[in-house]
Amino acid sequence: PSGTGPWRRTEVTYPRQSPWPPSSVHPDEHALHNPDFLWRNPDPKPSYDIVVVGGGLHGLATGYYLAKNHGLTNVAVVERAWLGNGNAVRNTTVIRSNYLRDESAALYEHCLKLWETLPDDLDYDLLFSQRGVLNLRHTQHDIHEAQRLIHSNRLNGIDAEWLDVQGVKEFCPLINTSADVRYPVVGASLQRRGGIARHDAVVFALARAANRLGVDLIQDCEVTGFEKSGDRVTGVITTKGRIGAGRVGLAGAGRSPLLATMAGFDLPIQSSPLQALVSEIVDQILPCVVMSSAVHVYVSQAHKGELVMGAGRDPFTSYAQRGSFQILESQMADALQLFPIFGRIHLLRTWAGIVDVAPDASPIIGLTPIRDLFVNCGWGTGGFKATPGSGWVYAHTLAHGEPHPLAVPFALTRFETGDLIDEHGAAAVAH
Ligand code: FAD
Ligand code: PYC
Repeated sequence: PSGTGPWRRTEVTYPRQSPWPPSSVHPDEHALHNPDFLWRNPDPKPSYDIVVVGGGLHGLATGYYLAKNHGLTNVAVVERAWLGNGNAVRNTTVIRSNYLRDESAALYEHCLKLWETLPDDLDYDLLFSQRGVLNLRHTQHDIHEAQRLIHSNRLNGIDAEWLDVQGVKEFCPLINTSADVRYPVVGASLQRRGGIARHDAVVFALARAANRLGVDLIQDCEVTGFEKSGDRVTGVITTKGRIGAGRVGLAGAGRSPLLATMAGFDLPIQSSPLQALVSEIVDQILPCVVMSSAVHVYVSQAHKGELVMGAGRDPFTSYAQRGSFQILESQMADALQLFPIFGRIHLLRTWAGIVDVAPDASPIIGLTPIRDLFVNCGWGTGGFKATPGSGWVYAHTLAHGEPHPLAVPFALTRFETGDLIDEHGAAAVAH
C-alpha cells in the first residue's frame, strides 16, 4: 500500500561519515569537537566515581542520565566487547507500556513517555514509530484476560482499547480473520502509542550523548572480578587492569548471574536463548506490530521492509547466542496461520540473544548484599522498551545510593519477602 497511512515509509537518515582527523590532532581530541564522531575510545582512568558494567542499552542509558540528570561525569561504562554487541541489537524493538501490575505500569509508562521525547533529547533519528501494538485474542479466556488488562491499564493512565474482529481487520488488513482456522481471531487489545524504533540507532545516540557529556565508554574491557574492602566494593578487575570505583552498577543482561557470582552473591535469574528472524525486504505491508500468545508468534515490519518475527524462549539455560531449529520452525508455522501470504516470502536470517529472566518475569533494580554495588538485570525478553526509563531510574539509584521511587518495588529482596510482581502475562508470546 502507499499513501499517508501509518505504514508510509520514513526516510532513514544515517549519521554522516566523518572526515579523517588531521594528523596533528589526537583522534579522541578531534572526536570531542567534531559533531560527526560518535564517541571517543579512551583508556580507563585509575578510578571513577561510578563504573557501570555493560555497554548495552541500559548501561549506556545509565551513563547518559548520570551525566545529564545528576551532573556526574567521572563515570565509565565498561564493555567486554563492543558497545551494543549483546541484546541491544539482537532484539525486535517492540515498545509498549501495557503491563498489568501497578508497579510495572508506572515504570514502563515512564519509559514510554521518555521514548516520546528521546529523539529530540538525543538529537538523533531513532526511527521511533508509534504504529500501535496489537495483541490478538483467540478464546473466551483470552477475551477475559484482555479486558482485565485494558481496565488495569486505563486505571494506570495507559492507553488501551478493545477491537472486535471487524476492527482488527480494519486496523491490519493482512491478518487472517477467517473463522475456519484452529485459533480464529475473536478480537484484540491495542496500545496505539506502542510501536518500534531502530535499535542500533539507540545505541549510537546514547553513546554519542554520554560521550559528549564526558562519560568514558571503554570497549574491549571485560570485568573479570571485583575488588572489595570489607563489605563494600572498591573497584573492578578488568582485562584492561584494575579500575577503582566509588560505586559499581551491574548492567550485564545475559551475563548478570555470572557477574553476581564473581561479586559473591546469587541472582534468581535463568539465562536462555531468545531467537528472532527477518525475511527478505518486501514493500510495506504490515502497518502495526502484531502479537498472538495463543498462536505464539509476533511480527512487525522494519522501516527498511524486512518482516521481523519472534516467538518463545528456547527451553534451556545457555550462554551461547544461538537457539534450536524447532523454535524457528514452529514460529514460521504460526506466522503462516495468521498471515498465509507470508508463504511466498523468503526467510533471510535468524539469530539469538541470551535473555535474563527472573521468576516473576520482572526486572531487578537496586541494592545488592555488597555495599556500593548495585544491580540492574532481569529485563528478560522485554528490556528494549525499557531503555530510557531503566537508565533514568538506575542513574538515580547509583547517584543517590538508594533506589529511585519507581525502582523500589523491583528490589532483589522481593525474592525473600515474597512481594513478587508477576508479569508473565505481559511478557506474552516471548515467554
Ligand atoms: P545488553 O544490551 O545485552 O547489554 C549488556 C552488555 O553487558 C553487553 O554488551 C555485554 O557484552 C556486557 N557485559 C556482560 N558481561 C560483561 C562483563 N563481564 N564485563 C563487561 N561487559 C559485560 N525487548 C523489548 O522490549 N522488545 C522486544 O521486541 C524485544 N525483543 C527481543 C528479541 C530478542 C531475540 C532478544 C534476544 C531480546 C529481546 N528483547 C526485547 C529484550 C532486550 O533486548 C533486552 O531486555 C535488553 O537488550 C537488555 O538491555 P541490556 O542493556 O540490559 O542488555
Ligand atoms: O516485550 O513486547 C515485548 C517483546 C516482543 C518481542 C519480544 N519482547
